[in-house]
Amino acid sequence: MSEQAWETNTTLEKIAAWLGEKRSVVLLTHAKPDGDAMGSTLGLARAINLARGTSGAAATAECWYCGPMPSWWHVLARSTKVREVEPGVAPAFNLDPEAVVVCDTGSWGQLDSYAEWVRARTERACVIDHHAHGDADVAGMRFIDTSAAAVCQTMAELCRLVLGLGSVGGLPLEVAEPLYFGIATDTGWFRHGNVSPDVFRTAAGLLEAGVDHERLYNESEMNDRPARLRLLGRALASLEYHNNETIALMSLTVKDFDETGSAPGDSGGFVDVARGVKKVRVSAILTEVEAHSEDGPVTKISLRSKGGDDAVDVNLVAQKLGGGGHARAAGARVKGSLDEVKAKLLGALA
Ligand SMILES: [Mn+2]
Repeated sequence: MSEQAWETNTTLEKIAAWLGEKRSVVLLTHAKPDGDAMGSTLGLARAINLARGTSGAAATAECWYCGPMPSWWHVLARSTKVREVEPGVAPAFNLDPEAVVVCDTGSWGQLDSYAEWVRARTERACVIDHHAHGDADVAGMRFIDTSAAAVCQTMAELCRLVLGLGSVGGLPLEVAEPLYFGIATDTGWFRHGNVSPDVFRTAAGLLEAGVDHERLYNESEMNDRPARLRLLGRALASLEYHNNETIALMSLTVKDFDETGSAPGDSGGFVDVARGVKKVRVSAILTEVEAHSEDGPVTKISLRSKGGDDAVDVNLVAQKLGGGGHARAAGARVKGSLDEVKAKLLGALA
């Protein structure tokens, strides 16, 4: 087998032409989809179906997601055909599509339930991603733009090509909306260091297409369940500082979730809270995910760092622990109890 590298080996024009020949397309993304993952897959699925004049049961393209799903996902999915794949269970749908598009990841480990299903179809698969690392053998075609803040930035251009439009501003609203949502959420609603002139250019085009920024923000971000604040209270109570208060660590146990009536998704964004402290360079939250599994406990780490001259590359830290991500936002799942993994993390940060 030839050596494959995690880099772009095609163009968006070629991907659009390739998709144009397919009678059935399945769009996939990483397990536990976020705004960019759902936005990129929904946007492209809608563009393909609009270009082909197909919808409902006759749709050319459909999205499969492996949960748990975010609380706002119905806001975004609306009436588009979506199938949920149970975590850890291979998909058993009666559909063998002519093309598979994997968005916002290219890592076998993140494909969870459908990794083996994709492995049997890599020759008709295309990856569209913006992560610095991935497994090149996930797909024969790859378009990877690590300078993009969100895959939805790349996807806006691909959707424009699929629909044969002159500008992103001409995209139909149902395509523009999920794409805007992906860009907004992957940039922390335009606050993070990945914001660039291109981000604003694409976002401006999507607003011209009719996206309602305030409605999307309210329906997704102003939508917490009361339990979430109770869980935040637990996380803040666990806060400890290390390394002369430059590292902030919070931790949540399975018991914290149970006693506050919280669901796994309720802790999203907690890791950003400690970043607001002036001295803090790295913020981490450790979450006990399986207290009593057969192989012992598993702890999830979420890492964020602050930009600047002395910025810490948390992607490198996460990689030391078997995970990955971006320079300012990364994560890992590590075998061990909260205390064991905390010690490992502090070692990796040292
Ligand atoms: Mn993304």
